[in-house]
Formats: sequence, C-alpha cells, structure tokens
Amino acid sequence: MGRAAPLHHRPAHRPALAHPHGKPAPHHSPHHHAPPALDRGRPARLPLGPVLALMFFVIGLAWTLGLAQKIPTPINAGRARAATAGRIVSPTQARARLGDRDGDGIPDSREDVLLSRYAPNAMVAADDASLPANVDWVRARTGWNLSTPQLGGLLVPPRRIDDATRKGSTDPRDWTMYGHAYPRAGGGIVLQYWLYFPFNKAPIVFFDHEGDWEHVSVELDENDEPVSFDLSRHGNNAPGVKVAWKDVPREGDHPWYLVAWGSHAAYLKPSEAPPWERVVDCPRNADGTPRVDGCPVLVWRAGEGRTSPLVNVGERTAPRLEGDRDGFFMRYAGLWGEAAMLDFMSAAPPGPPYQRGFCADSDGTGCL
Ligand SMILES: [Ca+2]
Ligand SMILES: [Ca+2]
Repeated sequence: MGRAAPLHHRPAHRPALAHPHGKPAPHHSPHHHAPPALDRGRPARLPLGPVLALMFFVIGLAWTLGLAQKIPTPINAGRARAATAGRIVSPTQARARLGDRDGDGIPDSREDVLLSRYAPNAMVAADDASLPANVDWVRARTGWNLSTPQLGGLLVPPRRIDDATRKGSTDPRDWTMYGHAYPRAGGGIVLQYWLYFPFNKAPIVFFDHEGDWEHVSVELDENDEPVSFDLSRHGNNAPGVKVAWKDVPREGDHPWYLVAWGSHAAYLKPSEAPPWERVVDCPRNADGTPRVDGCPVLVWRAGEGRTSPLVNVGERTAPRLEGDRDGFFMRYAGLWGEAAMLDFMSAAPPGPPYQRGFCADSDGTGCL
C-alpha cells in the first residue's frame, strides 16, 4: 500500500477506472474486451447504498435472533395446537392436566410430599428367612411378565421361586416401599406403605408360602396432622392395629416399626407379638427410639440419607404407571407364588391392590 496516494492528493473528478497509461477508459466501446485494471493509486470508495443495506440486514438479523430467544418455539407446536383445538380428551389426559393422575382428588405433588414426609423406618431382622425386595427384582429372577395369563383377574400362581430368590435381598437399597395416598373416611388422608417379601416363613411349615405383602399406614386429619399409625398383622390388616401418633417412636416424622421374623407382621415392640412369633428389637433410647447401629437388623430408612426407594403407585383404577414395575404391581391380579406345601392350607397372597387392606378407611372416592 506504499504506493497509494494520500487522500488529499486524490483528484476531485478522476474517473473510477483508468487506462494503465493514463488514457481514459473507452466506456462505451463495443470492441473493448480487456478487463480494466484498478487504479492502485486510489483507495476504493465505499458505495453508500450497499453499506446501508448491509447495516439494515445486520440489525434485522440481530433483532430476529433476540426475539427467537425470548419466545422459544415448542418442539411439538403442531401437536400442541391440535391438543388445544377443542378435541375430546380421555379421562387419563384430563386427570394428568389437573395434576391428579390417579383420580382420587388429591394432587399428585401433595401425595408425594406427604408420603415422603411420613414414610416409616422398617426394621427387619438381618437373619430373616426372607428379606424384602422389589417387584422388578423378583420378576428378573422368575421370568414373570405382563403377557402371561396371570393377568385379568385369573388367580393362577406363577411358577415357583427358587431358594436363592426366596431369601430376598440383603441390600436395603433393593427394598422398594410401595405407597399410595387416598382420601380418608371422615376427612383427611391415609398414607399407606407396602413392602414385598419373596417368601413367608411360618412357625409351622404348612403355613409357608411364596410371596408376602405387608403394610402400615399413617392417617392424617383434615389439616395434614398425623392421627395414628396403623400396623397390619395377620388377619388384622384393614388397616390393622391403630396406635395414637403421640405413642409412636419416631425419627422426626418417620415412625419406627418392627417386622416380625418370617411372617413380616408389623409391631412397635416385641411384647405385642404372640408367643409363637419372633420379633428382633434393638436397644432403645429414653424416648423409645431404637439404636440400630450395631444391632442385627436391616432398615428401610426414611428421612435424610435414605437410599431405599419409595414409589407412589397411584390407585387401582388409575395407576400412576411411571415404570413397568408399577404396572405389574397394579395390574397383576394373580397370586404372588405358590404355597410351599399345601394350597388349601396357605396360598400366596394377591398383590396389594387386590387385598381389602389397600382401601382401608377410604372415604370411597379414592382407592377406587
Ligand atoms: Ca391423586
Ligand atoms: Ca392416590
């Protein structure tokens, strides 16, 4: 650029294009075909029109991009428009829009908060013949699936559970607490919690059977204040023995309870159990709470640091169905195994939704 002429030396009316030897370029000669050379002694003049056009283009592009960030385009915009264009929706869709997928009038989010807040701490003897597990855990080991004729209300026992699976899991992280919340008769809410055990070991072998479902409940009044803790045991299971909330040993809002060895009935203390039943307890603090560290129990523990899962399965006619395991839990109407010896003495139970205890103390609008 050293040869470029200073701006103040630029001639005022010099043609834009010039002959290399100073002769004027033949602007209108039809016979001139050589491309004209640029005058290197003169900087190119920026034409005003294209510059303004470029400026408007850049400003317009920036405005457009900025607006796009403020108004995101829905991924399924077409589908969303169709869904809001007056189409008839199913009851399931309507419930989902209201945040009440299980249709019992209690918002899902409220159910989940309450179920988690009052979830119990279940103490199970570490040497129990059959520790808890979860639906997926046992299905993975037995091959039960949703396409078998065990569905649809047919009470056909699945094939037997092998000895290793009968023992359940020694890792409480495999123990799922299946919960649901429903309107309580007279006002309030019932929070119900179920544990699954692959086997029931009775004091007399004739009463052994595969599959065992046991539950406890927390009853709340109209202000969500706890009223009682209900412990299911043997024939008294709908909802079970009610204990006033003030008499229940707790870790914060989480009740402590004991699971009887083998039969898995629920107790607050061993003295409540009949003589033929064994209940393992731990040393107690002055307030009645157990010292579980160093004690031969395994614990499904609620509250801070909880590692065992809690699932809200919804109601029988409107399961939440957030996972395949929930579907099997709610829709499998068959028995959860075979009797160990004699079917007429002790059959395996049906799943919780098909037991009368699942709807205990309902006002009739939930647990449909
Ligand atoms: Ca609900
Ligand atoms: Ca519910």
